[in-house]
Amino acid sequence: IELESLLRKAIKQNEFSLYYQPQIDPVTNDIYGAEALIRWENKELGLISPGEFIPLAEESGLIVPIGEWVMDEACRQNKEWQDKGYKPFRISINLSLRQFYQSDLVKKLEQVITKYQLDPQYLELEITESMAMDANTASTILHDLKKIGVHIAMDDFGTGYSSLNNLKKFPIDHLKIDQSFIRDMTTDADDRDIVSTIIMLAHNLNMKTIAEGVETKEQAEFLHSIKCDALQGYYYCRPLPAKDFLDYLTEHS
Ligand code: G
Ligand code: G
Ligand code: MN
Ligand code: NA
Repeated sequence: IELESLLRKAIKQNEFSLYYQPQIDPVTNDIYGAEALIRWENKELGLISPGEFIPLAEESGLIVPIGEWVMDEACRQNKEWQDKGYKPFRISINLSLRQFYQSDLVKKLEQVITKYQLDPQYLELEITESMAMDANTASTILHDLKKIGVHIAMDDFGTGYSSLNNLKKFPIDHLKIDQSFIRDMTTDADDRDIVSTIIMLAHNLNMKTIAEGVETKEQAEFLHSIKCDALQGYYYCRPLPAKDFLDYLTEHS
């Protein structure tokens, strides 16, 4: 209850910020995209991780206004970087279950995109397999989202319930291979086979792949050799506050 009331105030008092983690194209070493990750810093509690407050926000419904702030801030920031003359790249945001099923999600997104005059291809929405359990409803929502031109990523792929039949029906641009497979890849042949197979499957279904949690050179080289399209993880860069991410952009362009 205490945390919930602090969370409620956090929205009004601007205590949230977005960190950005780059995704790298292993062929060119260019920036392929970036994931926006929310952070909450409260005067009394310090830094509270999204792992702690997102579930509470989801339960209490506060995720809706928080999610709208994320959407707005990611688009505003992306447009600002484009206006500064950096080569445009896609920024992805994480959607929660409740947000995904909000009836005005598409309208809200259209408003934000119009507000900042952002080309919608530079916004990607990350959903998880469990959010798409109700396959027919999810498919309708995803197709409505695609109509406005945003991209869709399936996050944490391989850890949840996934029907290959749904995967074929959903208009998904990116499969994000869960970090649990990447972690053990260099020591576990089964994980190497799983990752290679996910990449082949994705390519056959006209999707691209992003590996998460890439922490070593060996992992990066192996993923490059099996044609993974983009790599994200501490090996390249930790999630950075906007100001530091701008330095990163400057150094890498
Ligand atoms: O960045 P970090 O590893 O601490 O993120 C922890 C979890 O919080 C991840 O599962 C991530 O998807 C989730 N998360 C991060 N930012 C957001 C956000 O803006 N909205 C939602 N719904 N989840 C987020
Ligand atoms: O659930 P989701 O995939 O959105 O969450 C991504 C989370 O993974 C973020 O909290 C981010 O901070 C974290 N992360 C990003 N790169 C790495 C990495 O290389 N190793 C580990 N262990 N976590 C990472
Ligand atoms: Mn994610
Ligand atoms: Na993930």
